[in-house]
Amino acid sequence: MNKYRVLLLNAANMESFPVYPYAFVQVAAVARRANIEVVCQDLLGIPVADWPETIERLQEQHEPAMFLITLRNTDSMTYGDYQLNSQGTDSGKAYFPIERTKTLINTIRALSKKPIVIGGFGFSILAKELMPILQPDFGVFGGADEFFLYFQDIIQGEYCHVANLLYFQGRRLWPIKDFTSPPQLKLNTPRKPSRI
Ligand code: B12
Repeated sequence: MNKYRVLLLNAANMESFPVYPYAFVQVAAVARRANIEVVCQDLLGIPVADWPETIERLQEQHEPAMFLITLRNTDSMTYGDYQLNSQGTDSGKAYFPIERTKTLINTIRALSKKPIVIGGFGFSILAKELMPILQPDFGVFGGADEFFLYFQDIIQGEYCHVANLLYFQGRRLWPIKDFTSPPQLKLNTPRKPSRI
């Protein structure tokens, strides 16, 4: 029997171009190694007004130890999607996954005291900036391996040693050491070919 069960939610799918969130496959596989069951739910097609009912139902049904959220994209990366035409309307493709994810976090907060954890590519590229905006309990930068390896410690409030975990202590974002920016590459200047 699995020791823990968590919910993994996605509010970042794109109505005009839906994909099955591959994080549902990979995160669940990593969790399985740590004997943790992951129940996945994409909120694509579920109106925001119905999210509270959906979360409540999932919570009752699965009694998760935590709510995990994957943020795959920050936007569509297509400038034209966000531009208004001469009639003042947009292309219909503009979508706002960060804002939707924030709405999801607020919805969960209103219904549960369980920790909320966010990860995913979209989160990781802007981890430091998104932590104060989204205000989850934890952010995971990059892969999910360490998070599940130390899941029990995190549940028990001992998480300083989890390498890629972000969290607030008071108003201070930890860890202080900045691993969320890519390391500066020190490129060696090519040597001049020696004369023969
Ligand atoms: C394959 C791919 C596609 C395929 C998807 C096929 C499919 N069926 O999934 C196609 C071509 C359809 C596609 C479409 C789009 N894509 Co694309 N895609 C990719 C690509 C190459 C890989 C994504 C992937 O599946 N990775 C594997 C998964 C498992 O990785 P992951 O989600 O990051 O999850 C890992 C970790 O982040 C972590 N994790 C994830 N969630 C969580 C949650 C928790 C709690 C924890 C602990 C950990 C965790 O664990 C996972 C395992 O390590 C990336 C670039 C890249 N190299 O990553 C771009 C990328 C994600 N795509 C991007 C974009 C913009 C799009 C589109 C919006 C393009 C468009 N305008 O149509 C659409 C969006 C579609 C949608 N509905 O979301 C951008 C996003 C950038 C941004 N700023 O938002 C990227 C980064 C490419 C780029 N240009 O830079 N895409």
